[in-house]
Amino acid sequence: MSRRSAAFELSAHLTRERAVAEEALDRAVTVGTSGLPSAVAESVRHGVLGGGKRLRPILCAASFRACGGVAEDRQVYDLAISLELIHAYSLMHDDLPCMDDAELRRGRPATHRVHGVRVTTLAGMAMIPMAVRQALRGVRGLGQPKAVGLAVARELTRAAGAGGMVGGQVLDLQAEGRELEPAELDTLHRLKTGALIRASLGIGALAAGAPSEVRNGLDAFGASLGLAFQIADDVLDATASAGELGKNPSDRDLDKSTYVSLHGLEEARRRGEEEVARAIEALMGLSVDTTVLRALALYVTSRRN
Ligand code: GRG
Repeated sequence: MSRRSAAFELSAHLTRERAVAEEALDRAVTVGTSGLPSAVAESVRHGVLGGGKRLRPILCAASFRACGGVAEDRQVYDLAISLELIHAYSLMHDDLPCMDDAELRRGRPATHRVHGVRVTTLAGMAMIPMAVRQALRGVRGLGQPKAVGLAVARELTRAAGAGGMVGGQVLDLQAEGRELEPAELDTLHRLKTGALIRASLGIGALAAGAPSEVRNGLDAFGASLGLAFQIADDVLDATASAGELGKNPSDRDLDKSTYVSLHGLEEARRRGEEEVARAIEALMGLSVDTTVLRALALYVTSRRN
């Protein structure tokens, strides 16, 4: 399949899947914020429902279906958006004044600029247990036994925690003021960005009851895809405007080490393509339908925001 035809076919898929994800997120936020003070609930709504590509749930749903999982879209996304709740909280916290002090996110004021720092800090914290409960609800809705719920919750919390996204964020903070070695940058991003993307594939496969050899193949796919995603993010950060990206400040403004600052634009692009090829290679020989996963892998480096 050529890159052009993959991107073309994928755009209708992305539009359709995003709409299902938005509905599932709306339901999850309504359930998850009941009992929270209204100021905190509004902050959650702003952070979760304010746009975004919804890539992680779309990957999770694609993995579920590739592994032969059969369910209504609504049920698949009730599970898949648990990953988006974690992702959205991480963006809200990453934008706080004590982190990147961002003004703009997803083309709108960052959540704390509207709802305040203290409320947004609490809202982000509330979203972690909210995501786990949503994952358990999602697994139940798919008719899977408790053991699957446990495995999914383990995967989600591992990816979100010290051995994943938070661990990567700690490395990011520790790297302030110095240039990273290329291997250090890889390690940081395999954790900070990659772990949740990897878990998106893993959770979809677990929920579909995929055998371990398929799960291992999808895990390798997810690991390469996560890194490719971050490299593409760095390339975009260096080449697109704040308006196109819908966020500021950029990594350049923050003086962070990036794939572009360490390797230059062309070499960063080459590395991104190489990781996508590695991701697609990991799908070879798996007894799953890889059409959508391959197209999503190509999208990761061809996207414009
Ligand atoms: C307090 C130590 C500590 C950690 C909190 C803030 C945090 C957890 C983690 C930061 C993780 C983070 C912000 C990673 C960035 C990953 C990334 C490339 C985000 C952009 O993802 P997209 O492009 O965004 O998918 P959209 O808006 O499309 O959803």
